[in-house]
Amino acid sequence: MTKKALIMIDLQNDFCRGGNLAVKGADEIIPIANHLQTQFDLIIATKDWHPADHMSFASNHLGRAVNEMIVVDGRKEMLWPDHCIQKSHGASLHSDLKIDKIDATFHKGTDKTIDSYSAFFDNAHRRATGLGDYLKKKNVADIYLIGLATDYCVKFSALDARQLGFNVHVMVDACRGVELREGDVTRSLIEMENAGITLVKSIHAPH
Ligand code: VGL
Ligand code: ZN
Repeated sequence: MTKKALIMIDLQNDFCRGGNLAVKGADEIIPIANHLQTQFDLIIATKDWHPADHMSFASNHLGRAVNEMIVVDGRKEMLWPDHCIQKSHGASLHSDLKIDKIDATFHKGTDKTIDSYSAFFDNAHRRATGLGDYLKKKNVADIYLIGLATDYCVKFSALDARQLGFNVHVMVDACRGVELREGDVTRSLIEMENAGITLVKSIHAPH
């Protein structure tokens, strides 16, 4: 029998209320995440896990501001406030999130020279985090994504997972987006659907 995995993307303090890169409504996901954990064969958490000198921090680029774009190796990359610095409080999982059922945690954005929105690969697809191989080894066919942020890490994780051949379901009510520009979340959802990803509500989780 193939398995179903719940993948909880970046439910970390810095993306929640009071965090350095707070996403509106992020805290509302936590009770849903706790409930969903009872309904899956495998529970995975991811953490955005940056060194303090990470290239995605505006503070590491002289004269640059948050939410400006820079070009790195021909790719356009967004600059962010300092966030999810390895071992900091901001990088810890939300304190209300249940963690006893988590089977494995995968870290991303650990290389200071490149950002990694996806939980599977960095933004240039140079290196894998190991999540894809892990899921295949565990005989996972269906993955259900929840978390932060819809228009960044959830989207890129979903697209990569689809490319890797998984049946990908995004639980839209258990995700929240940055929405830097109005419509970013909606456009992200459309992009995911067009790539063959299923958008579902958390009440339709498998039992
Ligand atoms: C994320 C911006 C920067 C995310 C991570 O988890 O969606 N967004 N780093
Ligand atoms: Zn980040």
